[in-house]
Order: sequence, then C-alpha cells, then structure tokens
Amino acid sequence: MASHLRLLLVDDEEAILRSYTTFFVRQGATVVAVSSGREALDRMQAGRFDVVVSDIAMPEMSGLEFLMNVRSFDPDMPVILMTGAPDLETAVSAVEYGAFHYLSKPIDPQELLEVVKRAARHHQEAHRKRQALPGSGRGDPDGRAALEARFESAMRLSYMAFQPIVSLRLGGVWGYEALLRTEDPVLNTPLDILNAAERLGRLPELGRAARRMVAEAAENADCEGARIFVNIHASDLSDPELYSPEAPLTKMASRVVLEITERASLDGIDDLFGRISRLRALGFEIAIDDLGAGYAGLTSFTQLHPQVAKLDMSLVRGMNADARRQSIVRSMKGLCDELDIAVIAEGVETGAERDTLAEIGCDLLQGFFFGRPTRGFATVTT
Ligand code: G
Ligand code: MN
Repeated sequence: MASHLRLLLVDDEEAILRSYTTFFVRQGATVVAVSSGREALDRMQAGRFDVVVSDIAMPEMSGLEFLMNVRSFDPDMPVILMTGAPDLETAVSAVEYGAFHYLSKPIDPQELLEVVKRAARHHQEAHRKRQALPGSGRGDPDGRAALEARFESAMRLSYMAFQPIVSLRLGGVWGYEALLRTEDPVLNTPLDILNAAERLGRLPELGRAARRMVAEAAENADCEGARIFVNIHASDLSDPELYSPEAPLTKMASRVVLEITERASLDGIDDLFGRISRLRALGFEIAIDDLGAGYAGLTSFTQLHPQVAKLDMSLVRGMNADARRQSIVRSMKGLCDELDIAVIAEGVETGAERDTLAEIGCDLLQGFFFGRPTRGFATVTT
C-alpha cells in the first residue's frame, strides 16, 4: 500500500482498534484510532484523511449518525462501515448516506485492506475531478460558471455509441442501445455528465441533444431498420420536446424503444400514465430498464405498461453457476411472457451465461460477449 495512506479508525472496542491499527501500520499506512464518532469528527476537522473505517454500534453517536455528520461537510470522503449485527435496514441507510462499503464482522483484515485500497483510489479520483473543475475561486464561489463551461465542453465532445442487442433465433443483431459517451477528460463518464446537468438544471438540454444525436446517427448509417433503444431520464418525461411530432427522434418513433430505468423513482411525475400513452400514440415503444436493480419492483409494470423489460446485469452475471439467479430470471421471463412483454437480458459477458439464458428461453441478449458499445452500428453474430 502507498505509504502516504492516512486512515481514520473509529470503534468503541479497544481490542478491535488495536488489532486493526497494528495491521494497517504494518501495511505502511498512517493510522489515527479513536473510540467515538465525536472524536473522529474533531480529528477530521484538524487533519486530512484518505479513508475512514467506522463501527456502527457505538454509544452516544452511532456509525450512521457519524456518517451523516461527515456528509454535511465532506461529500467525497469514503466511509467504510462495519457491523456485528447486519440487518437490511441499516444497510439501506448506509447506502442512503453514501457509505463506501458495508462489512459484517468478523472481518478478514485482508478483505478490509482491499476495500480500503479501493476507497482510497476512489477518493483520489473524486478529488481529482473536483480539482479539475477550474475556477472554483474568485467571483464564482460555488464554481457554477466553471461547471457550466465544463459541461458545455463535455456536450461538445459527446457522441452516441451503439451496443448491439442480438436475437439467438435470428443469429444476429435485433437492435441497438444508444449510449451517451464523451471525450471530455473530466466529465468523462455518462454519470458525471448527468450529475453536472442535474446540478445545473440542464437535464432537458442534455436529453434533447442525446435524442438528436441518436436520430442523426441512425439516419446516416446503414442499420437496416433495427430497433434503437434510447435511455430516457425520468426528468425527460416532463420535457415537451419529447412529445413533439417535429422532434428528430419522433420522426423515427416506430423504430425507437424508450428505456426508462427502474432505478429512479417515477412517483413525482405528474400524470405519468397519460405521458406514456402520448409517447405510445407517437409510435414509441417503452422498455423498463435495469429490472431487478431498483426499488420500484414490479409496480413499473402497472405504471408503464412496457413492451420490453431489460433484466439488470446483476441478475445475469454469473447466473450459469447460480441456481437462485436462474430461478429469478426464469420466473421473470414467465411473468413477461404472460404479460406479452419482450425480455432482453443485459450484461451477458460469457458463453456460459448465454447458454443458460438460451435454456431458460431468453432469446434477446445484450452484453460485452456479443459486442461493446461502439461508434456506429457494428454487425455481430451470436
Ligand atoms: O443502465 P443501462 O442498462 O442503460 O446500462 C448500460 C451500461 O451497461 C452501458 O454503459 C454499457 O457500457 C454497460 N454494459 C453493457 N453490456 C455490459 C456487459 O456485458 N458488462 C458490463 N459490465 N457492462 C455492460
Ligand atoms: Mn439502458
């Protein structure tokens, strides 16, 4: 481990503090060990750390309260939580307050070390990105103008990549998912651009640009009428342009499937079903994206009446060796058949996963095994 790693350990159990301190010091880290959240907060005000590891069950201030406090002054600091009594509710809160990781005791020090290393890398990266947003100083105290400039650069350097969706029955491409990519060195992942757009209130603009780029790419390329899947952010549903018959994407609506993720809540959208009906009347089809990853469960089926369901890759990856995942996928497929919803399995990375899906009767597949997202429309075989 890099010798400059500065670790803050928080646990009310003396023995645990001592053994982890010894372990991490041997790994070359600088360790500050404290026995309460209050002390930890004081230490954080006084000095810089790369990673914090904290117990959850502590008297006075719990690990979760501590984490909430940290978030009020440091959005990036990775906090790894440890608990002797894991339960779902605590795990959910940990995620909600942005814990980096949640580990159940007893914890293998080697495993903790791996997580700490990952957290440190992640922190550096987050810090680098923040630093690279120029001019967060004079005259622009919250860095807004700088972020605007960065966002515009990222938009200028963005393009659509297309990932094939194959049909085993056809033995070839059945459709493509359009995915936003950018060559901007700072806002270089789709999530970074999305977050920036959200902070700047420019999500509608980003959605419009992406839809226009999809239409342009599909118009100029020879993709032989394949269906094009386009990701729609929940907020795009409130943009009038999405419903305009004149919009570039609407003109090819009969070939377009709009993907709406199950990860985001659709609860706040006024007249959701009316909006979806209008989209369908324009010729679009609707897909539920990331099915099996979100909180909405199957209510999205009743909310959206989708024509397509895309199974999240967390269900697909490694399913050939996992009877539980196979059962879930099989029953999802059965349910979708009954509701006349086409199923696409996402995240297929191996031949073994493909074969298992084929056995279950999933015909439409997407994933690195068949093809990565690329500029243009690649032809592939199954
Ligand atoms: O949430 P959504 O399904 O839109 O996510 C699509 C993302 O998943 C894309 O960024 C794409 O690059 C990625 N992806 C596509 N196929 C695979 C795969 O087989 N494995 C992994 N790890 N990621 C994939
Ligand atoms: Mn998608």
